[in-house]
Amino acid sequence: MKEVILMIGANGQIGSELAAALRKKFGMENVITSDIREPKEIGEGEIFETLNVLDKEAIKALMLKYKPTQIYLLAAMLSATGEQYPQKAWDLNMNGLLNVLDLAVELGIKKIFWPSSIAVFGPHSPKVDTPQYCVMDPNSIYGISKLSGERLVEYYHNRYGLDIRSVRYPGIISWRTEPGGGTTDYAVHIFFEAIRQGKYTSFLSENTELPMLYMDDAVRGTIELMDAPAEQLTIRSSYNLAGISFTPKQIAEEIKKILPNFEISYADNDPRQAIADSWPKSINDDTARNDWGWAPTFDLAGMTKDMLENLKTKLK
Ligand code: AKB
Repeated sequence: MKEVILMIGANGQIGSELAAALRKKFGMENVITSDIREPKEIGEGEIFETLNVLDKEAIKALMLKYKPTQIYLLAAMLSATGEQYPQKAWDLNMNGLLNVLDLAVELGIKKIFWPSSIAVFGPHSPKVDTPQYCVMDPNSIYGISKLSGERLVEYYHNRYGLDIRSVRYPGIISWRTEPGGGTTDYAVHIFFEAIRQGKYTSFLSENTELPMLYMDDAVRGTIELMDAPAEQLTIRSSYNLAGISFTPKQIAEEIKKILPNFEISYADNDPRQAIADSWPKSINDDTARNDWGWAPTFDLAGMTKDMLENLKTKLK
């Protein structure tokens, strides 16, 4: 069957790289990207449409125009920005999802990817090797919206037969596109500033350990999950996904092995610290490994080397 993909919220950190991989896999003419604003550039042969995920009629019009067989819904407000605009975060993250789910049911579009996050865990979740199932008491509006979204996607799978697939992304590290509005963003900014300035002030404290994943692994894992036979999937809320866990101090030490003059300092009283303190330090992703063969390939040293090499060329 010919697959046609509609990606909503495609201009962000994950969307821009996932769209490139999907275009390679399915062909330019079969991947339609959309976002509330036009991207800085639209590559030759790429199809882009301006779309607000809160405008249900506009989504429907695009679905009728392109007849997608798969939807990737990536439009969301992340954890740090969400705390500045809680009502907007709830509205975008929940009503955007509901619009897509309801239209998928109405128009018979079965296959959907929607990302959740490690933000679904909270202060009473186990912090180390956090299991797939445990106490979940998120206290950021972003985490609350993602946990509610997980319950919704499982409900739509059970009730309406939608083939929705999802992972709980940790912080994603990438050099092509910078993230915006997340608590894990420091782990990307540190590389950009290491190349630009030779120093960085981390907004998280030196021993704050968080789960992270390199973009190459994140993109590959997402596509592998979407390709997995449906009968192998035992989780229809969202799969735990792990890569590398590290602290600002550990990543700075790794950078210093390549850039010995790099300096790190730490800011006090950043509101993102409280969010980070409520999240796991490391994640158990055995179910993803067993169900669809998930395995990350980058460790801290490999990721640091790749980031710095690519940024040296990009920021020249
Ligand atoms: C954030 O920090 O908000 C995101 C996430 C972990 O979902 N990167």
